[in-house]
Amino acid sequence: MSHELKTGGDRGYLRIATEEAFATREQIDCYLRMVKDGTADRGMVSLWGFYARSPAERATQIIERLLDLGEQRIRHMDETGIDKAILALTSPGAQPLLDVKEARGLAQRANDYLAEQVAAYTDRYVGMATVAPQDPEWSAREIVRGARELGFKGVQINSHTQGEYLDHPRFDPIFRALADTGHPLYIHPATPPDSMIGPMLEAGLDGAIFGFGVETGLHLLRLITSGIFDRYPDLQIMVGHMGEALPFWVYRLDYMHQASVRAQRYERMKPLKKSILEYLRTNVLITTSGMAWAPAILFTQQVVGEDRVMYAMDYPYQFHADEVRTHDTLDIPLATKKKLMQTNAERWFRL
Ligand code: 1DF
Ligand code: MN
Repeated sequence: MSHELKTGGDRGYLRIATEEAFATREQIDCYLRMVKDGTADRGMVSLWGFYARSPAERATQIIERLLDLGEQRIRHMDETGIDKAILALTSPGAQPLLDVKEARGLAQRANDYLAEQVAAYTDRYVGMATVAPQDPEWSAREIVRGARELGFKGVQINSHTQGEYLDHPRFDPIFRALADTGHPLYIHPATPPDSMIGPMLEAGLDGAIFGFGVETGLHLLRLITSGIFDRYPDLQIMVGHMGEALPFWVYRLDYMHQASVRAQRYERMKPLKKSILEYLRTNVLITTSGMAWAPAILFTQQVVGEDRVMYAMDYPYQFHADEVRTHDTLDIPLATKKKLMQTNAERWFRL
């Protein structure tokens, strides 16, 4: 595999990468301060204690690339044939900040900065809003500002907020704002909360290697089983990393969910209008971030449908030209590949 990677659609499709991260200096400084003053949770100490302080090449290079929304990033997109990047403030955004006012400020300044950079490179960048779910009403207003004033096309939330999940009724204003704007919600991973991270951290499995996926898959499953899509039938939730493994689990999830509901085993587990598989096929969108692997991509297309799987690179965390080539050379019809690489993103982000 060694074909040249060019932008401009020479293979019959553009490449739109849908889970691309940036950071602000304020954000990194804030994480470092939390690591030092002991207010960071164990996941932040592990993840950002590493990226913000380690002299390892992976750490220093990723910080430098996260902070750049200018010429270097565009050059890297050109070199790997990425026509457009859908950008979001890197995880965990403003969500771990204990001071809600500071969290709102950090999120708002990141959104303003992103909007400026998108305006500077309109044909290459698309923005997603970041919020501070600690303040759901403010977040709802920021989602609307993102849609109406900043030109954003979606909203990214980095999984749990200080151990709380979006199925909690207090986050309902966020879902109302998503319904009002028609924006998709991208649930991006974060390190697991202190209540969950212990045995993972002990084994070095808390981060993107495993903990991210387990915790984010749990988050989506909590939302589905809480009936979120019965309350918001038009809501579209995106998740990366091949659906955080839920497509692989879904037969068993449906079997055991239905068994629990019928037996009335859990007070909160109420009957739903559809099966979990049906929600995956109507309300969930999946990206290939971090999973440039043909068997997983083809399997997921088969489970959720070829209209619901979208390409993502996960720059700068996983930046490899050969992973783009893996997508280019999938043994699927060109029409299906074009959906994967371009038109599904255009459709679901309304580009
Ligand atoms: C990592 C991976 C970090 C992903 C990320 O955000 C991230 C990592 C802090 O490798 O530490 O977005 N990822 O999505 O795979
Ligand atoms: Mn990511």
